[in-house]
Parts: sequence; structure tokens; C-alpha cells
Amino acid sequence: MSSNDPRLLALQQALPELRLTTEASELEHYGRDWTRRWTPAPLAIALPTRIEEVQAIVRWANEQGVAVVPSGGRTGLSGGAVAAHGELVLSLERMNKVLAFDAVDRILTVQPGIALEAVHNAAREHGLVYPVDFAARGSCSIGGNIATNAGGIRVIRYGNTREWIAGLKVVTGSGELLDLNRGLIKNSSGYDLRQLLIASEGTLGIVVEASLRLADPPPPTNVMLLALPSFEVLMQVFAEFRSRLQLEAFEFFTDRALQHVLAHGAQKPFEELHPYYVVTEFAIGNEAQEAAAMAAFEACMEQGWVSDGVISQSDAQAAQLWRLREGITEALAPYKPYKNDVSVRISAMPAFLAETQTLLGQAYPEFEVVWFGHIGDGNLHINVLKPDGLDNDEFVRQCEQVTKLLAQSLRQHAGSISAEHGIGLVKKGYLDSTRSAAEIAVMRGIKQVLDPNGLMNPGKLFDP
Ligand code: 2HG
Ligand code: ZN
Repeated sequence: MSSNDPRLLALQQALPELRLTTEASELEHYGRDWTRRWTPAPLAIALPTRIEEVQAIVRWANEQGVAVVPSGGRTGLSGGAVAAHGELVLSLERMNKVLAFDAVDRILTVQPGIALEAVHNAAREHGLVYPVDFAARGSCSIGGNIATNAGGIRVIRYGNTREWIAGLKVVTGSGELLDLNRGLIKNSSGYDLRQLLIASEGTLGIVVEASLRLADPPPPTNVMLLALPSFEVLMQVFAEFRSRLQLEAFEFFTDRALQHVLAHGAQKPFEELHPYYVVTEFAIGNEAQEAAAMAAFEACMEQGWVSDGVISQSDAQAAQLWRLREGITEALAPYKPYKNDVSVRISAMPAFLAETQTLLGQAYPEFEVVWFGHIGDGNLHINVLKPDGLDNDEFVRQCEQVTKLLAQSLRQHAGSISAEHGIGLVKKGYLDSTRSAAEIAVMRGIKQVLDPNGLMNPGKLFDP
């Protein structure tokens, strides 16, 4: 470390083995996430390897009055891991090991910096699965997944990250180490602080260890790509498939999304163009399930809800079909998209979709809008692409006008302004469309208890 900042010298002196860096390229690298909207400006980056070091850093932060931004894989889309105001970035990157596996409890204990994909692999080595999954699996970290209660493509079957956390070790904003739930299945002993920490976006403390529940491997599955003639039939196709099959995933995207993924190198699925598509994965453990899949497809064709379809014949083909859906975020990234990640109850979906389509059609006549998402979970992603030549701040300003209207609609439909990406900086101004003033006041009170000096990821989720 080459800084003369007395605060950093004090930290390095207290923890001589701690890797602490103020190198410009590292400040930039660790100071931002996938949002790319804010200019990174952290004070320094600390990369601890032990829980005791994390505690010592947090105590130092309290002594010096330095804010701390906990940092995982920084694949977040809401600015939750951005450090733009002289904060210390506390990267968990070097705490990335599997610590233990218990075959009786079926619990895998890991450090927070481990990548989701490494968790998948570790579970598989024991003949089990960690079922939360999404496209950023190779680079996101489990600590970040916990901080946002990450969802993904299999929530319809397995739920969010929250469902799979058997225990957490957490360093609070005052440096206290809490060992929460300790892998218990039944534990009626008061407030579940483990659940409180999940989705808290680093504003209450830092996850330093996680015990993950593992599941039996799923039955063999097939992947089907469906072409739909209109948006209106989407929920009918979903209802038909859900009533007949054990769905592992049910995802939708538009023709525009497909065009971008194809331009990015994916293979064209059908000769003709169709306005809407669904990728669905379902169990085909026995003949009856295989027959049910064909029956669902035929029923939808007969009704005119589906115009074409293809079913995977191999793992490679299944991966190819999934790429059409999972490749969207990366294919859109060069257009600096303004992202919305909203949810409503499934029953409210048809009305909400119709209303939103009208709203966005009117509000964004000039912008390209790309829709996709986890329709079976009531979760829609709306990406608005920045036109070439338009200044980014002006683009965001115009998009925010529309988000205000979207937030109103979400309020009416009792939905959420963030389904799975978190509030962070991006959606902070709209938190009150999802949470009542009384709820937000309770959240502030909780923060006050766990982070009395307001140093844990300040300015994220809500303002101090
Ligand atoms: C997905 O579902 C991710 O692919 C990213 O949540 C969504 O890029 C987005 O808006
Ligand atoms: Zn998503």
C-alpha cells in the first residue's frame, strides 16, 4: 500500500498481513458493479482472509468514521456494491473456500466470496445440488447472492436464495460476530436474524460464512422453446404447462431480445420470426411426464397460443436453447440499458402486463425497450436501451420519469420495484412504492441497532 492517509496507515499497522490497496486500477475495478453509472472513488480496497480481520476492519471503520462497502462478485445491477464517496471497499474475494460438508444435515458451509458456480460444483461432488441458479453464476459470489436474496431461473421450482440458507455468520456494523441459526431446521426462539440479514444489501453487516442447504438432484429434464403469436396468450400458455408438468423453469423474452442474442453469436431457433418466446424446462422422469409435455404443447397449438416449438434432444441442444434466454443481459450491455426488475403476484400479472405494455409504448416511443423475465414468478425485466449519441445522464433522467409511472402502477397492483436485483442506488427513490412509510421506519430502526454509526454501505437501500 502506497498511501500516506493516516487512517489507512493505522489500519495497516493494526493488521500488517491484510492486503490493502490504493492502486488506481484496483480502486476502479473494485469500486463499481455492472451498473457502470457511477464513477468509482473508494478510499482503498481491503481484501481480508479471516473473520477476525473483517471484525478488526469494521472496528477500525467505527474509530475512524470510514464507511464500508462490502463487495462480492460485483455483478449487481442496482449499484449496491458501488463505492463512489471515499468508502473502504471490503472485498470478500479471498474468502472463497468450501469449509465443510455434513452429509447427514446435507449442509455445505462456505466462505462468502465463493462463486455460485463453485458452490454448484461442490454440491455435485457430494451427489447433491444447490438449486439457486442464474446467468452470472461464474462471477457472482454467494455473499452477494445472500445480500440481495438472489432469485434467477429456477425460483418457480426452488424459491429464492432465502430458502437455502441454513445458517449465517455475520459481522455487524459494530464489529460483533453473530452466529445465526446454526443449521437448525426447527428453531422457534424469537426473531430470525438470519432472514433479516438476507436481502439487507450490506447495510446491516457483512456475511462472513454461510451454511447452505443442499437438495436431491432434479429428475431428468427437457427444455422446450415455444414461439408465441401475442403477448396476451403468455399467461395462458403458462397456466397450461404448469397444470400438466412439473416445471423447473418458465422464462419469456421478446423478438427484440432474441435479435440481440443472435447478433451476439447465438443460433437462430426457427426459420420464421415470432413476436414472443418462452423457454421452459420440465421433468421427464417417466413416460407419463413425456406424454404430458407433448400434450401441453399440442393443447397450446390447438388453441392458437403457440405457433411453433422445439424440444431439446441432447444436453448440448438444451444449453443452446437456454443461451437464447441467458445471453440477453450480456448482449444488451453495450447499449447501457436502463433496467427495471419488477414483480407482482402471478394472479395480477395479466392486468399488470397489459397496463405496462400500454404505459411503456406511450412513454418510450423513441427508445428501444426489451422485455424478458421469469414470468412464472411474476417477475419482469424491462431494459430500455440508450440511443446512440444521447447523453447518459439525460437518458437516465428520461427513463426515471417513466419509472415513476411504473412505480405507481406497481403500487396499485401491490407489486415490488425490485424482484431480485435489490434496491441499491438505482431504485432507492422508488422504495416507497413497495414499502409503507411505517415499514421503512422500522427498517431504519433496525439499521440503527445493528449499525449504530451508519457505516455499513450507507446510501444504499435508503438514505441515512
Ligand atoms: C436475468 O434474469 C437477470 O437474466 C438480469 O436477472 C436481468 O439484465 C437484466 O435486466
Ligand atoms: Zn432475472
